[in-house]
Amino acid sequence: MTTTPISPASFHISDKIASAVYEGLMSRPKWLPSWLFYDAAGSRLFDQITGIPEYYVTRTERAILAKHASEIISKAAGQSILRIVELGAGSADKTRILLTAAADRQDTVFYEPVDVSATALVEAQLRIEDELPGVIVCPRVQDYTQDLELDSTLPNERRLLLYIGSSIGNFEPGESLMLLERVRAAMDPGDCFLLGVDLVKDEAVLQAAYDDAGGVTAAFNRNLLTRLNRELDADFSLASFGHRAVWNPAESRMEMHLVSAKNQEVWLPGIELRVNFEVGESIHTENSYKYRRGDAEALLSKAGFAPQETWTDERGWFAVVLARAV
Ligand code: AVI
Repeated sequence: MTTTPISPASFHISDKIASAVYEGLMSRPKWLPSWLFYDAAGSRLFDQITGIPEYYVTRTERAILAKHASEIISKAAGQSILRIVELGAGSADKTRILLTAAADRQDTVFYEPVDVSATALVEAQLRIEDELPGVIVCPRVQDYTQDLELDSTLPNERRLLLYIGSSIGNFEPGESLMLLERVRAAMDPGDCFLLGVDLVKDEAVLQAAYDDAGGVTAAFNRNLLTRLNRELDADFSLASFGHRAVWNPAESRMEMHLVSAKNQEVWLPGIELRVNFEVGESIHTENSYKYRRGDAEALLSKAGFAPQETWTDERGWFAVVLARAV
């Protein structure tokens, strides 16, 4: 198997995408970063995933939030007025549960969704302001994985930062600690952080969630190749790459791969890269880490938070942890 780099030129397309794809496909084993999933089509497919029967993640977290929303809000607020900040703007209906509980407690709730995508923020703003009149949306276009700046608070205000949806699970362990440390640095002592983490469970349940019978997750995974065909003018044949989801118990993570069905060569003119694949060779496209009980609290403590309370569902499949910045 050979790979023939010509030169990492033509970076006018998008430096970030070009260099990530070049680096990932030149590596052995090959990999691509999971943030590449989320173009417009990928975001739609992910929305679809959140509703499929096998993908318990969204449903389970939503049920925990619905059951404990007022307790979460009053514990976070104490005697203060809450300002709610959300990292990522994608989890609208779950956020709505918490915003509704906050709006029941105070006249006005300032809600600051932080996302790299201005489009996602505009959609969130229209939706929330339309449905929740007591909520004022102050969107912030920012890549919170790189840096985070928050609006200052009034003396009687306290922030509640939401990082729900198990998004932390898509970061490597070292990266997730760095991310939480950076978030902590942007917060004031007394502010609260609400983290949603997916827990280790029966392998068959995990397997089905990441390889559903209807093939939506497979389409989500393959869409990454469609994106490279469009944005880097690549010639990936989608039919020649299969979707594989595997549980890696040593690393406590679900992995997604795209597996080459044959020996083949792919040409990516946008980055002037010719890549050879052997039959059975994979591109590792995602890790989704699953936490054990106590892991999230330990991670939060390391990052400068004091865990306050953890809520789980009856089956113990998902955990929502409230922690205070110290
Ligand atoms: C966004 N993220 C939390 C999802 C997860 O479960 O890791 C992405 C996903 N990948 C496959 N299905 C859903």
